[in-house]
Amino acid sequence: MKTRELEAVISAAGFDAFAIMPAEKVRSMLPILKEAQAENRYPDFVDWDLDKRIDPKNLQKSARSVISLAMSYNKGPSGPTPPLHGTLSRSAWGIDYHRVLGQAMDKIIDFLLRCCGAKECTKAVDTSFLLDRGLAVQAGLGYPGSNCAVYVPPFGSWVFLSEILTDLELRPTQAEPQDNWSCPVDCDLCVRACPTNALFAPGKIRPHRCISYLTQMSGSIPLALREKIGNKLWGCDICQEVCPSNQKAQISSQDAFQPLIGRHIPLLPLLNLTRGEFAEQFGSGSMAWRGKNILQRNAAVILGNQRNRDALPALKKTAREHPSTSVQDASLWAVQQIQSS
Ligand code: B12
Ligand code: SF4
Ligand code: SF4
Repeated sequence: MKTRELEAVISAAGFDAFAIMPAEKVRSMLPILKEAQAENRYPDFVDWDLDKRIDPKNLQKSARSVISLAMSYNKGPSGPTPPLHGTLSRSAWGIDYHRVLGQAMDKIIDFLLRCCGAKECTKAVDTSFLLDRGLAVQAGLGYPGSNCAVYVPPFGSWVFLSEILTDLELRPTQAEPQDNWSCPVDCDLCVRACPTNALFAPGKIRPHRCISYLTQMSGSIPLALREKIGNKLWGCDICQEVCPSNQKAQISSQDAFQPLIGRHIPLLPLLNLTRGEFAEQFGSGSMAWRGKNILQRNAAVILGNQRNRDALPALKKTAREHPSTSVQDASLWAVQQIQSS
């Protein structure tokens, strides 16, 4: 099979970049992951078995090659948050990326099976145990920044990553890192900008302090970190936004990542959404998986941070009447924040 043909299919499917590597273990990730486990910095929501995570063959035994893929979601900066609004990270503006990348990978898999003689192909994006970033780096698709994100020039770090495993033996693409692919020497802007000190050293993160995690976790957000969340309703882009390498990142051509509702979400209507209204408004985005109460809890925290008295009646009502204790708790906290300001 000609690499050019595959390249054309990958591009037509909507991906901005790809790299191919043999389906080998990502050994370079093992010490990084072990250290994270030993220092109690290993993320929730992911498999604890490291030997399993580094080996693509654990997802598809017959795999001989990995196609690592990147799709830009960069639709420009969000701009300042208007009063009584909460801001979404750029990755959450559009249609759920699991769906967008999943459907794009189906087109490539269809080509591999029908036209190239593949017998088995497996796709993975985010939710598999595999290391999307580690595979992208090992395949030569991009490089890891000090903010932990993988950069794929000229798209910066504003890319989703995914991979297709196939039993075909494909010719590996450039596997050596390119000369100019690294963080500028002496830059530590991302580490200094992190509001919670989640990112505390180059490439080292305490996930449980990351705003991205805090806005997705269940239960109540720890008191000490509520003010640090600022206006972030879902996700956090600070360590990517401050990065010089991201300032001229190419804009995504994908319509799917245009904001579905907006870059900033009005919070008072959000507090009162019913389950049906939530599904209608947020159902096609990637935030939907955590459900309505999580977003309503975050909305209450942001209103507390904004200290806008116009929010008091709605917050008092939620503190009294909302069925979720974490939403009640966040609303009560917000009322106290506003009243004490
Ligand atoms: C758990 C998880 C989280 C957790 C923990 C994040 C973390 N940094 O560990 C939380 C909820 C906090 C999170 C947040 C975000 N996430 Co997340 N997350 C994941 C998930 C499911 C697993 C990540 C994991 O195992 N982490 C463990 C650590 C040790 O490894 P790592 O994050 O993979 O990154 C390492 C490599 O880049 C590594 N590395 C790789 N090769 C090499 C080689 C060398 C030599 C070195 C030194 C380092 C190195 O350096 C990093 C170590 O710090 C992946 C999907 C997946 N299945 O891989 C998505 C993923 C990493 N997340 C993603 C995104 C977009 C985000 C957010 C930007 C979302 C947002 N806007 O809020 C933030 C960014 C926060 C940050 N600065 O990392 C994208 C990243 C895309 C990219 N271009 O890098 C992924 C790949 C999802 C996807 N398929 O696109 N996430
Ligand atoms: S996403 Fe936000 S909270 Fe998380 S490490 Fe980056 S700046 Fe810190
Ligand atoms: S802000 Fe600086 S140190 Fe951080 S990822 Fe960007 S270039 Fe690297």
